[in-house]
Amino acid sequence: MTLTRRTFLGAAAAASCAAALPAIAAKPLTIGFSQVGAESEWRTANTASIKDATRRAGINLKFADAQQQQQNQVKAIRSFIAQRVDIIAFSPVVETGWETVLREAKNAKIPVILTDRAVKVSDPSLYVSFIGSDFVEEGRRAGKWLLDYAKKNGDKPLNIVELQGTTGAAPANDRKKGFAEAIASNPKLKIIRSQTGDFTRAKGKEVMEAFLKSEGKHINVLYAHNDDMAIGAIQAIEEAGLKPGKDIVIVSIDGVRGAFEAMKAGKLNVTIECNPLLGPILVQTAQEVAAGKPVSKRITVNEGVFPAEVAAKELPNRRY
Ligand code: GYE
Repeated sequence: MTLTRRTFLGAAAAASCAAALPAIAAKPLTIGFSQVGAESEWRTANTASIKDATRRAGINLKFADAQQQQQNQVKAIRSFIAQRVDIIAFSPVVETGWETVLREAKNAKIPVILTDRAVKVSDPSLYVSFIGSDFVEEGRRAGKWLLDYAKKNGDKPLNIVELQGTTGAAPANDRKKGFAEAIASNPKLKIIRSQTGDFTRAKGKEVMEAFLKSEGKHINVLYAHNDDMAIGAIQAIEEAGLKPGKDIVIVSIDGVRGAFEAMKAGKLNVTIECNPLLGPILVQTAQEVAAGKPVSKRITVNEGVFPAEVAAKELPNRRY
């Protein structure tokens, strides 16, 4: 029979021995993380934050990129369950269709933390916490900025085109809702076209080209659900011989470096901040969950509004 250190030394001696021997410390936490993709500057910063924070904490991270496909995320989550990771975290590309796979994780007793985007499930016990922004509020902030702009600029009728995020994604649904709610108080503000640009520059440019073709000079305002689509649209507007930020006022969301540069160049009017640096809070929450501590079901982050007037001054402070 082989004796373990504990039985050989007795409990007290074993405890002091364990303290002196970091080599037999608890094994590192393993997190399986399924990311949406690499569709935007925001996402790149979010991925870097998660990789960096987990590395610093000595966490073993299994990272999977879903390339904006829900079925890839479902596959990744099943593979994390099969590998018996300690915690599953993911940023769900769309809101619905998660019940089955989340139940599988729950049955396997693996806690799930949602980051960035929410899910719609009938049983909230299918995840332990949701860490991310309030997207409805971001949409409202965009709408409020436009209400103010309209007031300061003669209260003329304004035709708005909207570039939506990925169809079915929480930030697309919520940013649409919040914006519509905020501008409803001014009947002169009208959304004349609204279509998805899938949160990418290429799609934002393509859809803006189509808007310009059908609506031409009727367009006064572009509301883009993220900066990347706004940046793509800026190109389309310039190629159509118009001045972005002047002939067409542009309101977008995220607050990435590219948006600050566009504002500095006078081509974008305002960006509503959405903080992608969720790595440290994810690590802290995962550690608490692993230690059996209670965590908040909903963790939000503080965010601001940055109009073009402050872009040059703010740019050096931006971390993404
Ligand atoms: O705004 C957009 C990204 O889910 C908040 O996804 C995120 C959004 C972000 O592609 O740029």
